[in-house]
Amino acid sequence: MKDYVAMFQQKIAEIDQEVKAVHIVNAGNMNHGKSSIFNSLLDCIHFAEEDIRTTVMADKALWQDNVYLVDTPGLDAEDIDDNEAYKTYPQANVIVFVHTLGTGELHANAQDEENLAKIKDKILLDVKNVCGGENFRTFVVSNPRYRKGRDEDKKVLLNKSGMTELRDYLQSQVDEWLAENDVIRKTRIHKEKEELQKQLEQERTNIEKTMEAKEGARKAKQQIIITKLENILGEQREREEELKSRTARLSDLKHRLKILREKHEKDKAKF
Ligand SMILES: Nc1nc2c(ncn2[C@@H]2O[C@H](COP(=O)(O)OP(=O)(O)OP(=O)(O)O)[C@@H](O)[C@H]2O)c(=O)[nH]1
Ligand SMILES: [Mg+2]
Repeated sequence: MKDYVAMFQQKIAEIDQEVKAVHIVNAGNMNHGKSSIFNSLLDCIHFAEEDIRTTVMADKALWQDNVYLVDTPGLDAEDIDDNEAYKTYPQANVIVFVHTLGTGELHANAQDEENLAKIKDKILLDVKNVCGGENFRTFVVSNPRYRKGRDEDKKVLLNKSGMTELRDYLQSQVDEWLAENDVIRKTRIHKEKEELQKQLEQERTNIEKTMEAKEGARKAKQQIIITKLENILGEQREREEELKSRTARLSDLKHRLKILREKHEKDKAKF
């Protein structure tokens, strides 16, 4: 029999491993600054960033206790990159969709408020049409500005980089995502419990069937022995009956012989 307790403990360990941490995953087309934004959040160059197709494998970095930033390949360049990126999305507590203002049908600079609003609406509409969600937060972020502000200690540049808003927003959601993970963890453990219960019930049915089959075979064997014994006893009884009737016949013959002898003695006396 399988060690169901060990199997269940192993499953719980796997679930804990998978859903303990919060995963903030980026997404967006190739070369739109996905890796750069996460590097800015990390305040180091952890993910490669370059002006060509760069990220081809998903990679993650610890941002803070129990919170990972997951960098993904750009979409719509190579199928292999799309597949790699899509594999990471299901583990996301949140997806940070990155779009660069320098390209696309409505490209703009960060000061062009009117065009920025149109780009934001267009992106949110596309997301709604493709993914079905709405009311997502949007942020206008400049990595060069943030890094210059940070490295040269220029508060104005830092404030204008938009990075603080993005960081604060993500930070403010962490507790909620951890709570969300806890619910996911409990739901998955509950499912595992149900699955285990089903397996145990199946195991019990199998054992009961095996025992029934064994009991059936034992009874059949017992019946064969009883029948054999009954046959032997029957034969014995027949033999006893036979002996009885032979003994009766013998005593009858003896009786007749005695009568004949007596008659013979009498007849002999007459002569
Ligand atoms: N002007 C400007 N350039 C940026 C910004 N962020 C990133 N870049 C530049 O854009 C280019 C691509 O940046 P990456 O971070 O590598 O982009 P990516 O989306 O990760 O690209 P892939 O991994 O190839 O999908 C690099 O040359 C960056 O320096 C930004 O906020 N403003
Ligand atoms: Mg990248």
